[in-house]
Amino acid sequence: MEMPVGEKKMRREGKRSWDEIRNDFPVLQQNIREHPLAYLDNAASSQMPQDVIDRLVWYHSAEHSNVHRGVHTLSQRATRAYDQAREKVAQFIGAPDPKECIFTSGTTEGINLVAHGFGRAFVDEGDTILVSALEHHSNIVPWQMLCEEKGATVEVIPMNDRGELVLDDLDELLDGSVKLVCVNHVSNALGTVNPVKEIIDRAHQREIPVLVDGAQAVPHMAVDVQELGADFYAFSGHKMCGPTGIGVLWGRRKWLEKMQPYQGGGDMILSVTWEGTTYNDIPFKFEAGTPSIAAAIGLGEAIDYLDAIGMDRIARREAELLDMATQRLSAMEGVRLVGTAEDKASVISFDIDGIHPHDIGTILDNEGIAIRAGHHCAQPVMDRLGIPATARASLAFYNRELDIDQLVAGIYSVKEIFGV
Ligand code: 7TS
Repeated sequence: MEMPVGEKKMRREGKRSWDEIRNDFPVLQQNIREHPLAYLDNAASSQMPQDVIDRLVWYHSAEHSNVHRGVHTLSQRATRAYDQAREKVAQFIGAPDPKECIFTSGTTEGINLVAHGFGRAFVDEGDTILVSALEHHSNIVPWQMLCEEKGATVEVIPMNDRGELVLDDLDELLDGSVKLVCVNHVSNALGTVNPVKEIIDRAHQREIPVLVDGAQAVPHMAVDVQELGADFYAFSGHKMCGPTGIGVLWGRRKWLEKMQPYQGGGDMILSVTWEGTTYNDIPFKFEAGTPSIAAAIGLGEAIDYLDAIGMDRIARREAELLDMATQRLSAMEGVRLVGTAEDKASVISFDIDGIHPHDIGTILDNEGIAIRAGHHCAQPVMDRLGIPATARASLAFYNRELDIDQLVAGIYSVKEIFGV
């Protein structure tokens, strides 16, 4: 039984306008508090196009069954769709082999998997994990936990006041004790695009592997893990037009094969006896238990959707929107942009003199504008900049100029209410 694809095909044909593309997203077609929704919280979670929603409904209506274990037709359908999703992921990020792509619940689980599997095998007392100053907590806390357990240390690649990593002392930081470098490709708090290729090249000169947190990069630019040369690359489905509960950890086979599984259970074994267990090959060794089958298939559909638009076209569109928002906000009296790196993607963090970011977020919500206010799970970034929080507007390709107009008008309302 094949899914009917009539409307989907129409949605994928020819070069469509951004207005047409925006119409693919049902959630964006609503009013919030009697205003058109201006959804500017894409760094937290993006929205799903109709194709992904339809694919999930089809899976649940016609294919749902467990994978890799049934001889019956439904299980074969579910397994085929699940395996195809992994192939789409591999092609999308330029992975040499789909088997190196492990389905996880998200970026957080991917990083924890490496902290357990790689950390247990390769990190000892006195070693160092080198982490950038721009990280999300999910690329800090697992390393602190590992280092506490092992008697190792977390060291930090510093950043400047604009929110750019400072690599002047990187060669000294990359000393013999460093077992892994952890850096995000794009910062969720400030939008800085980090020079990950340079960091990887310099770490590799000393044969030190690098984990890249790609949660904020994969949705916004073409990523090729082989071109970057990373050793691990983690990202989340729900930030790239896919469902929640699914993410990917790509890792080089040479590391994955040496790593211990993160969890034990069904599907990750070749044989189990009372004497012991032989683990399955990668990726299954790291996918114990029934996976998020529907979500993985939905992610595969999201990848097809993004591919049909083209990641380079998406990156250009978002750069235009970011330029526009940056110019408009920086021209407003009392509004200060936080994070002014030369190379930025999709995120604009700001504060307003004398107004707490949570108040900004609440007043903007009254006008139908969704932003995030807080430390963005990056408290060390806020500490470094000497502020408790920011207001953050984060863009996706389906945002429009009108969303930015609405944001600017909303900020004027905030200023008026507070009399600043
Ligand atoms: N790494 C980065 C750079 C992120 O932006 C996030 C989520 C994560 C890791 C964790 O991803 P998860 O899917 O496992 O939760 N960032 C945000 C954010 O900026 N606002 O809400 C979640």
